[in-house]
Amino acid sequence: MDNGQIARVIREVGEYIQVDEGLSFRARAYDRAAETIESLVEPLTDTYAKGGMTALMGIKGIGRGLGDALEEIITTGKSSLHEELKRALPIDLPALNSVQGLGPQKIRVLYKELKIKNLEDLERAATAGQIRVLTGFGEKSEEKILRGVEFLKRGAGRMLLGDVLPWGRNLEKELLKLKGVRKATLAGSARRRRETVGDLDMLVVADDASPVMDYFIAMPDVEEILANGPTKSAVRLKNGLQVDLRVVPAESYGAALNYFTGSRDHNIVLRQIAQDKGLKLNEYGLFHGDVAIAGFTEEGIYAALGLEFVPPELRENGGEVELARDSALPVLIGYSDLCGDLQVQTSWTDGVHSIDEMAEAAMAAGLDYMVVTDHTKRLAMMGGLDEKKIRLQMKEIDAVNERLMSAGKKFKVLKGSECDILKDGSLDLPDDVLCELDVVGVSIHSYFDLPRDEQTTRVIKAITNPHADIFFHPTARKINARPACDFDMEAVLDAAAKAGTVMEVDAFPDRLDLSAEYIRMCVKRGIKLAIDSDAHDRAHFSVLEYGIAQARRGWAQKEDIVNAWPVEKMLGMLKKSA
Ligand code: DGT
Ligand code: CA
Ligand code: CA
Ligand code: ZN
Repeated sequence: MDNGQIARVIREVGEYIQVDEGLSFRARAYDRAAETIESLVEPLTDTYAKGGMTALMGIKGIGRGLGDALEEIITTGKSSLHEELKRALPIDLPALNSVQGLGPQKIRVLYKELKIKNLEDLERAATAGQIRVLTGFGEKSEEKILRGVEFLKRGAGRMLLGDVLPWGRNLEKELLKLKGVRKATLAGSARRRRETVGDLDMLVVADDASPVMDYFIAMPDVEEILANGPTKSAVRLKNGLQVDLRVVPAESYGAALNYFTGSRDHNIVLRQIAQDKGLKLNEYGLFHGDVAIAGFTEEGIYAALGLEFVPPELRENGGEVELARDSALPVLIGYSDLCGDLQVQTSWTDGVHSIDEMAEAAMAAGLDYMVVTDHTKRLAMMGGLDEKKIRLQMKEIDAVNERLMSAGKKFKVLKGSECDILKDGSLDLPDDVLCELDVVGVSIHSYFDLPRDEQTTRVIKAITNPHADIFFHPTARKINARPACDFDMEAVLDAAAKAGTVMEVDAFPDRLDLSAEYIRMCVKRGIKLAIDSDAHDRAHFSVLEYGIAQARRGWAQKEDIVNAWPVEKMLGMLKKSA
């Protein structure tokens, strides 16, 4: 088990305790321990292997009780306390917890007063008006709960790309190690880098399919075998993800890859083009009568159809085939094109690592600069910075830059802020501080559901503030957890274009905000974009890849992305408009 998995169990134990006994000392201790574990660099299993219980208890906030629980999880993969609590409280805590606005405290009340155990109970009680009368709830929160349930039902079953792509890539690697396996490639929506995927589709070319199938159905993560045939198998993993695997002959690999990458609508247009040429396209190849004229490679298929190769991220039938026919596809922003990161949190607020540590990690990720953008004072719970603290931080950044320079490093740390947008659209720091910053990001962390007109006015006021450079995670959505803020995007983009405000593509897998559709609107209007990690930990620079994928799905080119530019050019663009 990795630290993330261990932390999840510990956090859930804390939540069950909270439902059981309220926000007790014990409940808090588990919650804090989960947070600590998530931020550890060394795998806990290593810590334990090296130093046993003593090493576990040497970690901040881990006492005897938690140490015992951790030891049990590490050695057996389970926690008996967890199992016991689940038995004693027969509620679907993860599901209830994922409803926006519900946490363990409220779930406790709902369970005690109305015996609500799962989403169905919750929906029924909310529809019947039973929740509004409970203490701590009202008509508004009842409505919000209903909307939350509705939202979850819509996203049901789709997992975040960021949660499944690393697993899929690992499977590619493992399959390639098997004897006789020549190719293993992830197709489907994962290859198109959709924000969420319904299932994974793996394609394999092998001399002999049976060892591949044997390996596939016996993987340790498999919960259930859904199909097991000579060339096609499907499994469901313990985390609920379904994975399909097909073994195809080498001469069909390109055709199968094209077919199973989709999208369905893109494929339909390709097949039509083939027909118009008197050819036939399917997952086995491109045929003239019975003769295959392409099929080994995808490139070969597109070429034989008279088309430019279409990057998978564009294959959504959004006009890409027409442009491919004219050899006029955009040259998309590349996966190694970023030179900087314009949104990074540090341990000055809710980040885990220091400015120095984040700079080291950004350098290791191949970047030349990063902007430190800690939260501002309204986010008191996260230790948001006030005027005084942010001035201290600016001094610290000067010192970090001096250290970097004397060590002969070219890397630059810039001064910035993730400045909170207040309810009325004004900013959470005074003008004289904002003036001194290199990069001012503004973002919404409260009043997500203002009426549309009011939200639009609020946003436009904030992003046209002369100090605002970038609108961070503009819609503030969390995929599968919180809907996008409702405002008039057309009007906001018009305002951004006029003010020269940059729009962000927050790369965090559960944000991916802006969406591809909105990115494309920006590109069409000539509005510049920034692809940022929103890193809260030095490991998070790896998420930039998802932001780049999202920007590619929005048809963005290098010129559209300000942090694909050298630092002077990037700053020049921001300051010109300020
Ligand atoms: P997902 O899994 O819902 O995130 O989306 P996809 O695109 O991965 O869809 P999936 O897994 O059902 O099928 C993988 C690809 O296979 C899909 O993108 C296109 C192709 N495909 C599957 N069924 C059909 C079909 O009935 N017609 C056509 N033209 N293509 C299909
Ligand atoms: Ca799929
Ligand atoms: Ca599938
Ligand atoms: Zn934020």
